[in-house]
Amino acid sequence: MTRGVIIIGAGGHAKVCIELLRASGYSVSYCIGASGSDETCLGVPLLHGDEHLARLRSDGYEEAFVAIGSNGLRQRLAALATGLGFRLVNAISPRAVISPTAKMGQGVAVMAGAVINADSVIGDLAIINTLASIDHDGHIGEAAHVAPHAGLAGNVTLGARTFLGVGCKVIPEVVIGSDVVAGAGSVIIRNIESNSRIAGVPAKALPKRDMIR
Ligand code: JB3
Repeated sequence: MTRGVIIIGAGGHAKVCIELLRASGYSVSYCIGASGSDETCLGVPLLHGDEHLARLRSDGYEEAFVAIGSNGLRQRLAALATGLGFRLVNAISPRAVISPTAKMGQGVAVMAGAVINADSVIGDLAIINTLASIDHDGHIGEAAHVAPHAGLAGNVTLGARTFLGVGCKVIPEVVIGSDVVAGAGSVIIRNIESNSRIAGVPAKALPKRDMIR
């Protein structure tokens, strides 16, 4: 018998991803969270502590999904899971529109209403959140997160772990480095260096202490 998917994470993002996986026909067996009092997440039994992963793998569970919004933590926990031999599945809404020529990585989440257009490449562990759009030839780096309602025009590149907040807009051809955080509603009209914190219309650099998600 095929065993269900193990969800790593048990918060708001996990709830959304559990529903995406169920809508695609997966069964979800356990969530694994940090310490806390909840015993279930959307009806899925919740285990506390990542030490459970090794035991579940030896019990025959093979598939996992890392459902944690923090980009760096998602990447670290994915490395832990794949190192134990788990295969990362994708959680893709049946109501997302994904070009047949788009290339999708592993452990990717694509929420309802998202659009991914021709020849785009979506890196492992990326999140393309509700109603976000990636237009043609987009390159989304590993563990990047394009938040709800963000819109990327054609030929936009995002580096690894970059976060574009709710409603960000990016004009064509822009290259955004890795580990960038763009505040909600930013309008990005020029290339952005890695590790930048930006916000505004048009987006400008912020001192780190001013930055919010
Ligand atoms: O904006 C949207 C639509 N979604 C956000 C999402 C992308 O990111 C959401 O609103 C949140 O801002 C965030 O969701 P997430 O990551 O589910 O955050 P939260 O609801 O705070 O839950 C964090 C979960 O991570 C909790 O279940 C923690 O127990 C779990 N966690 C934290 N550290 C961990 C660890 N779980 C494991 N397995 N291991 C850890 O080290």
